[in-house]
Order: sequence, then C-alpha cells, then structure tokens
Amino acid sequence: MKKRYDNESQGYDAWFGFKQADRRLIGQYSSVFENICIDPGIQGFETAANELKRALEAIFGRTPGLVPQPASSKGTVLLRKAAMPDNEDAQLDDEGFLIRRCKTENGAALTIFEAKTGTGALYGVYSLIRHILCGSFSDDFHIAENPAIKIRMLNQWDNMDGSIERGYAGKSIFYENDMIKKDAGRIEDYARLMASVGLNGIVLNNVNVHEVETRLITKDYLPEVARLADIFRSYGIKVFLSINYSSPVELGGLDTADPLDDRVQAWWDGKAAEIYSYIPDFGGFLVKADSEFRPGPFTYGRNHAEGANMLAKALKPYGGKVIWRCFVYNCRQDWRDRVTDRANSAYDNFIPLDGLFEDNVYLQIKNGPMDFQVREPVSPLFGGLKKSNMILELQITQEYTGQQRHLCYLAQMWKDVLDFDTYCRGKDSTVAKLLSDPCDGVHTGISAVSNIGDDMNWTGHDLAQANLYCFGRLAWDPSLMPETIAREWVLQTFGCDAAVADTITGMLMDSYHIYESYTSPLGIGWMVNPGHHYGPSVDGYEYSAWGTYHRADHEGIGVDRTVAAGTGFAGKYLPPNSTIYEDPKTCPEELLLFFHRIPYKYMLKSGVTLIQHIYDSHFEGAKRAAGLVERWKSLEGRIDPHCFSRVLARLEEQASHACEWRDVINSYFFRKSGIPDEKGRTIY
Ligand code: GCV
Repeated sequence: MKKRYDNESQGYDAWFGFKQADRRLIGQYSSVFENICIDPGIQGFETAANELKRALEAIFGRTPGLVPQPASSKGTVLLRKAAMPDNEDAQLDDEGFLIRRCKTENGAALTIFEAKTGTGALYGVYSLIRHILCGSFSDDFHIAENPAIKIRMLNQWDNMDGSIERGYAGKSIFYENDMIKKDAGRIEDYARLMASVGLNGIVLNNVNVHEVETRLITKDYLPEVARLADIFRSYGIKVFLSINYSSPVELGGLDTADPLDDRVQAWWDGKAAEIYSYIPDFGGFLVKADSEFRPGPFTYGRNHAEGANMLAKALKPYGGKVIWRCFVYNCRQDWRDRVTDRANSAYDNFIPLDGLFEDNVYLQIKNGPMDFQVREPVSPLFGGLKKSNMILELQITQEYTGQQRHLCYLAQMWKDVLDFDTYCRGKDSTVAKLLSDPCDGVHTGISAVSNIGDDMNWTGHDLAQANLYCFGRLAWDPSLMPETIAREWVLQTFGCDAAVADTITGMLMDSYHIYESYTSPLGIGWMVNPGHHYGPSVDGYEYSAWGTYHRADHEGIGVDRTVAAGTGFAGKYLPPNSTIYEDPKTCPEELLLFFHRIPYKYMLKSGVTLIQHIYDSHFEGAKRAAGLVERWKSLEGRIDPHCFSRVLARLEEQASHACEWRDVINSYFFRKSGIPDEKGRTIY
C-alpha cells in the first residue's frame, strides 16, 4: 500500500507488506518478472496491471517494464482476455483466472494470465503474489480458479457518528460527525485488502439503521455514497446499504410503511430510481426487520415475504438485490417461559415462507440459531430452506469470542459450519456444498460482519487480521483447510522465517479451542456481561428478556431442546441430525448443553463427570492461555518489535482474563453443585 502511515511497525500493511518474500525465491524468480504486457485492445485490466506492477516492484526491488508485446529474451507476464472456447478458458467464469508458466521461442520465461474480466485478472494477480510470497510459485506453475461462492461480502456495522456497533478496533474508517469521510485513502486500502482475498461486496452501514443513516438513501448523502462506490468498483466490489424499513414514513412523509400499500411501493420505486441514477451498479439493500426493535412488516400484519418482495420489486429493474436477515426473534421474552425458545424462531418464521420470495431476495442466515456464540449448532434453515436464495452470515468481529483482546482464530469455527452435513440432498449435503453448488435455481452467498476500524493495524489485535483474511479465503474456496490459510497469512504478514511461521500458525490453530475451554461450556453459550458482552457473568442473561438461558440449578445445567420433552428445536433438523441431537448419548458433546439438560454427575465419553469436565477444561484453558504468552515470547527479536509488544500486551491481558473466566465459572458451578474438584485445585 502507499506509504500513508508508518506501515510496517504499525501493522497497517497487514498481509500486503510484500517485503517479506524469501530472498532465495526472489533471486530465482526475478528474471521471470521483468516485464508486464497487456494484450492490446483489452479494457478493464488496468487495476490488475497496476497492482501487479506495484507488487513486483516491492518484492523484486525493480520496476517492471510495460511492453506492448512479450519480449523474446526477457521474462514477461502477459495479461490477456480469456475468450477461447473448447479449452480450459471456457471453464472460467467472470471472476475466474488462469495462470500458467511457459517459455517464449527464445526460451525466456512467459507467465500467461487469462481472465474474462478485469476483476478476474485482479484476483489472478493477488493469487500470483500470494504464491510468490508463500514459496509456492514454481517453474511449472499452472492454476485455474473460479470462486466457489458467488456473493462474498462484508457487512460493516458502522454508524455515521463514527462509532461501530461491536467494533473493537477504533472508530469507523467511513464516517465521522454524521458525514462520510472525505479522505478516501484508507477506504481504498481497505478495498485492496478485500479484493486481495476475493471479496466482492460490502454493506456500508450498520443493520441497525438510526435516524441519520436512514438518510443515506437521500440526495443529502447519495453523491458521497457514489464516491465510495467508485472506489470499491475499481476493485470489483459492489456497495450495498442497510435501510430502515420505515423509510417511507421517516423520509417520505407517508403515514405507513405497509408493504401492501400502493403508495409505499410507489415510494420505494421512486427511491430505487433515484439511487440508481447515482450508482448504476448499486448492489441493493440489507434489511434487519422486526428484530431487536427495528421496524418491519409485522407492524402492519404482513409477513416477511410480503415485506421483502415489495422492496425486491423496486430494485429488480436495476438488477439490485434485497438481502433480508432471518435474525428475527422475540427479544422481550419472559425468562420463566420454558416453552418459547429463541433457537426456534428464525426457523419458525421463515420455513413457512420458503418459495414465496422474489428471485432477487436473499435470506441472510446467521451460522447458528442464537447469535454468534463460541459454539452453536448450525442453523437448521440450512437444509430446511429449499427454494429460497440464501446467504450465510458469519461474524468476524469477535463480539463473543474475546473482542480482539483474546486470540481466537475463527477459521475452525467457520469450517465446522461449512462442513456440517444437512442431509437435504442425501449424504454429503454440506453447507459449503449448498452455497457453492446450489440447485433448483437458488442463488447463494456468504457474508460476515467486519472486524476493522481506524486503529492503525485495522483490527486492534494484530493477529485478528488473520480472521479477515481467512473469511475471504474460505468464501473463495470453502474446501481450504484452516491451517493452510493460517500459514498463508503468517507467511505474507511475517515473512518466511520457519520458526515464526510455525509458532504463529500453531498459536492460531490452538486459539479457538483454548478460548472455548475457559469460557462457557459445551455449547451452552452466553454467560457474558450483558450489554458489552466482554468477560464472564454466568447469570448475566439468565433472568433477562433476551431468550438466552442456561437454566443451571443445584442439580444440573442445560436447555432441553429435544422433541420428546423440550422445546423441540432438535426436531428442526433433517434425519439423522435430528435423532443424533435428540439423544444425549449421540449428541456431539461439544453441543451437549445446547440440546440437553444434564445433571452434574452425568458421565461424559471421556470418563469424567460433567462437573469435572467443567473444572478441568477451565483450569486447562487458562493454563493454555498463559502458554500463548510464552509461545509468543519465543519470537522476540524475530519479528517487528512494535508488533511484538502490541501482541504481547494483548496475550498477557488474555492470560489474566482467562483466569477470571476460570475462577468465575468454576466457583459458580462449585457453589451451585456443591461438588468439589477431584484434583483439589483452588476454587473460590
Ligand atoms: C447489529 C446481536 C448483537 C447486536 C447486533 C445484532 C444483529 O444482538 O449484540 O449488536 O446488532 O446481534 O445481528 O442484528
């Protein structure tokens, strides 16, 4: 990136520092990349060519020549349009690319790049850079890739006053004082980071749309939104906005936002025409409706298909999409009510509507039925919905996973989601397959709540950059393994020192299980301080209206979600998952307390009782969190000292906070159950 800040020591470059390449490889390949040639007559490949030039310059320390045709004696990268039928090119989709090494007649190196569009070429360039920096570029290099999932987007939860809901890395890079920031430099660098991992969409504002943000779709702000759209467009990224369902009332002076009222439809039709006059390729709307006090069609006695379709009809003439969130539940529940179960809510609201949505409506479904907890089962809407377009929603920002003060590499959690077999098309109907190979005319995508802010290193915790990186990589190719992605990220960010690569990759890989082991046990979730959600409070949400209960008493803990005796949530899954979850003996133990109410003396498969497991995992987790500090310290002198200190401070905080978690949880359950730790460790 341009030298806007003291990039290296502040972590601003993220995985884009380029300086990190292995010097031996640079020696070996510097003659391969002497020139760049863009096939004459093609347009739209400029960003790709610029990015390639910039990266080669930084890696090889020499500006590549821009030549009109491949020189016979110099190593050249040839960018050309893929158009030829009957060969590999024909398999490329609009975002795909092909790169292969060959030689000119005179034996000079030729690296041929093919793509159908400038965006495909751009992704190819970033892929090539990644392979060079990770040491996987070779003499017979030959790859052809298409993204597995069509829509790959980030949701910003940024507000126009500059705050970010659930943001842990400073203020918004987009907004301050109710205005869109004028300095777009940082926004462009963000677009590059996004494109480098293949992301192609961004929602620019929080799903909770407040008064000022409601006006983003008016002439007061649309010229500025259009300016942002221009920046993102050059990196192949479409912009979307979250909208307020009540806009016809708030902005249009109507007395209703009823989706079946003709005046409301006409208002949105006019609004769509206005938006597209500013941004011809505007992506569409993201809508949080009838959820956590946001307005929606329920107010008018209409269902969510009626609500979404009205907007969809307005956007359809322009190719726009309505992304409609399924995060709909009663957040004013009585905690004494054991029949209502928040976990059932999205399923119960949306399954009856399957097949009723317009073809440009996408249902956006959180990965679990509750809310981004450290461990939840996969939402049964995956596999349950058959005829609706779907987007999987993940959360990169670590609301419930340590708020970027704790290390928690999320690729493994997401991989569990993507690999979950829904059985909806028989065995091997994983979520990844539903998203990457949808059938029956269904369209799909994947999105995630971003974790960046205006902290110099983007993510507060330097190592939390790995989560942004791995989200993009998994969206591009959900078959990638978390460890492969972690290592790629480390090599590009920290360079090729093997000890550094092994240590940081290992820390990332262990971090999710470490975090899980000292926080809430076996899928029960929550147990956090209400409001800000940081730190332990076992009963924090127990007597609240949010539908988030653990039901612990002196005998046991857990929510009975069986069909036989509980809330029936286990029955929302297709067999065999429904039967597996129904029985505590077959239920995966990491989800045991999500589905079952279990006595403390229940014997787990490991041969220890539930209560002993709670004690053991919390003692062990806190110890392993302390171990992360030691592992990091072993890198002193091998990585940038500023980065070293920043991360060390966070890991030390994590280690101490893990002790707090351990002691609060263990003491709570010791006091509830009265059963001492078999190993006699200190419990308060
Ligand atoms: C943006 C949770 C979070 C809220 C968030 C909401 C949502 O409830 O705590 O901050 O609101 O999810 O996803 O809409």
